[in-house]
Amino acid sequence: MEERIQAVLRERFGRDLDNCTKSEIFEALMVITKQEMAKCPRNTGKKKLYYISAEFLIGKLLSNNLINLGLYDEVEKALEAHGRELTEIEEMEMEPSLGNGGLGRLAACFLDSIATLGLPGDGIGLNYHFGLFRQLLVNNKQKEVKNPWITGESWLVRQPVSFAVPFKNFTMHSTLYDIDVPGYESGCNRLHLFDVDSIDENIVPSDSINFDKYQIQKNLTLFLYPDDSDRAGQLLRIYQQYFMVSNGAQLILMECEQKGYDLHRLYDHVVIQINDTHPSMVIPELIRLLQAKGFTMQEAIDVVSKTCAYTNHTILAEALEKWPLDYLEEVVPHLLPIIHELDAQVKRKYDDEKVYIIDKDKRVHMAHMDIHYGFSVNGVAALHTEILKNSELKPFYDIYPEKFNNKTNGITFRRWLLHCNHELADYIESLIGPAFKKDANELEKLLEYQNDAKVLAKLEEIKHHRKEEVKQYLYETQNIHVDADSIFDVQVKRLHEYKRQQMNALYAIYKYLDIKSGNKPKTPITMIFGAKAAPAYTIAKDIIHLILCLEELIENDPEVRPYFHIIMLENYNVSKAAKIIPAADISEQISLASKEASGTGNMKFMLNGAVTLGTEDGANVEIRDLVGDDNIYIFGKRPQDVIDLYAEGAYCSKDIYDEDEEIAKLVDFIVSDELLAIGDKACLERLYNEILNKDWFMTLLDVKEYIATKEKVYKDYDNRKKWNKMCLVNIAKAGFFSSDRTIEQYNEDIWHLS
Ligand code: 26V
Repeated sequence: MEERIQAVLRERFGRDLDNCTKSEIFEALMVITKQEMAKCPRNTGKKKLYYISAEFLIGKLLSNNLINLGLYDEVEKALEAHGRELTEIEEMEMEPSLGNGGLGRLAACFLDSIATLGLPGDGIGLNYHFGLFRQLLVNNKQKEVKNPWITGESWLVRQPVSFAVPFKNFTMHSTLYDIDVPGYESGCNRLHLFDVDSIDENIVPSDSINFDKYQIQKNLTLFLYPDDSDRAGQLLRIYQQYFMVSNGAQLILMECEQKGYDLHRLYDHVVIQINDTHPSMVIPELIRLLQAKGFTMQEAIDVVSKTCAYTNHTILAEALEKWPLDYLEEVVPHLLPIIHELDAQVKRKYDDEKVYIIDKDKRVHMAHMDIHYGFSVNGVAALHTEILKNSELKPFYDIYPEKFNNKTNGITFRRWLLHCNHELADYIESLIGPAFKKDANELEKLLEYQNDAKVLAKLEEIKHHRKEEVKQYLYETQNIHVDADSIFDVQVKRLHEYKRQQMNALYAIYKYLDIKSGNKPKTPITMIFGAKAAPAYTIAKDIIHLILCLEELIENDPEVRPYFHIIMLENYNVSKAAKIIPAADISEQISLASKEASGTGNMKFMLNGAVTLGTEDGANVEIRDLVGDDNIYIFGKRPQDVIDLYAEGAYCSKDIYDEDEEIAKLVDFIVSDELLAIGDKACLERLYNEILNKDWFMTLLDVKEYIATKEKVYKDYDNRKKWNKMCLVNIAKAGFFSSDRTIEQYNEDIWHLS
């Protein structure tokens, strides 16, 4: 390997490992990795999966690809011989932000597992030049700028494939870029990202994410989720979605025709997994394309209905897409006769408005189309699927009970253990052997060591090493000094009111006031946040502002600072997750019960030996069932209580505020003189009023129990033996959450790939 790296360096840069730059080494390693991937056999079979998704949050790829190709150790050694470190070289890679959070990261974990299991399955998405956005923290506020991640030497490989995509007034021609997805000691699949040559990156200034939303030819693939708070923004999203699915559908049919398959039996050779509703237009588009090949409308509908399967990722009504019919008319008028026919068939059969595709306000419910014209509907955690069946999608479950199934999410252990925590992975291997790398359930063998003081001490030591690394990293990147001997209490995820970062901030206020009144914690506490807020989501940005103001307040208070610290990671992304999660002691999973479909961060923390502090929500429920009540902290109202409260319209945060002085004190602090001296009055007052008068996600309902439980968690932390044992049990029980298991279940129950 050493000679091979030297040869590429000499040829490309006229240098060698002793005198080249880090970015030159990075480029050389990319060249070698790409050569290896090109040699990697493609997974093949009689039937192929196409996973269509608006998001693929793949993160940096170099190390993961090296691990999966079995080259990581060799490369590391070759570099070490010249005093170079692979971890430093990894930092050179730009991170694509082709996703928002769990939904996109899940798609990336799935691609890894699909390839690893040797199944033929490709991803289909868009090649957003600037991704979501890069977050800067300026004056205690989030500022969004573009994230140009496509550099000279990139993983994207341009393909000689292009399709014409018709819109109402013009046609656009795509370009296809592929990224190879190597499985772990297995064959390769591909991620197909469609793009357009006419994109003009220069229409976006360097210090913002604003651009002319009407210039579709120039802007189509600039950003994931461009601001859709106005009509032009919503139209642009429809342009993007249609462009994605039309290209995807054309690619699928092309591949089938090349293989000589009979399209009347498309479902024998193809399964399309629709990841949330962004790709839902693939259904009418495939029908249209099959009609163009001579199918009758009904033949096409029947074939497509047996080919498409839908995954639901949220029960939040505002997140379920409903496009106005006239917007679709403006962008894709040729789909309307098909959508009308799909809706007419539903209306002929069912006399219930709740299952119509086109509602009385002439809006097209994308999820409804998926459920009627797909053969499978799955939720992403046991509780979530039950809520779909029993309340959110009940009218559909009554019609199609056989379509509904659960597939509890998972994460790839290659990235979330082997790569992000080598030391822990190596130590586990020294205890139970290497089999857990292929079969995650083997981790249970660790339970043998749950009372072994030496093993528990070693786990504590490894955690401390990760904290030291975070300390160094935060100092270098954000000039922040953290105490590696403090408790790392971490909440990292999209910013949304239902995830209740604001409740954690109220805890921070509680702790601040408690310390001010003389109660000093035995072990110092570091509360770590990381979150991006959607650019048009005002309250979410106000919550970030509150956290940053609290950070500043405490930073400058010598009475409190030695015991308590709040920090916010800037631009939280996959590589920051890979650093912070292995260093965490406490995993904050505090969404309002029933609202978090699954969560996948919770699984990553558990695998790295953090203990969950969470509500009875999403996959937290399954974590609790696995580790038992002694190894997790569950608090708050239960899902059914919350569902009932919504149904009765019975929740009133102002009543709680009026009746409980202690809660009132915390809420009032948001607009206290101390915070107003630091922050923006309008933002803090808006947030204060929101919590007092709306509090749609019931923060005040759970805040007291949350505070009490967290106090107990901190106290238990000081019993080091007990705590370390909890960490061990969490790691040992994490095997169920391997995405290899999830994918085996998708294949067994839905895809039937052979
Ligand atoms: C989207 C939007 C867009 C409009 C404003 C409000 C809103 C709220 C939520 C969403 C996200 C919808 C889909 C999503 O990302 N779901 C996440 O999927 C993960 C993978 O299944 C799962 O672990 C998370 O619990 C779920 O929130």
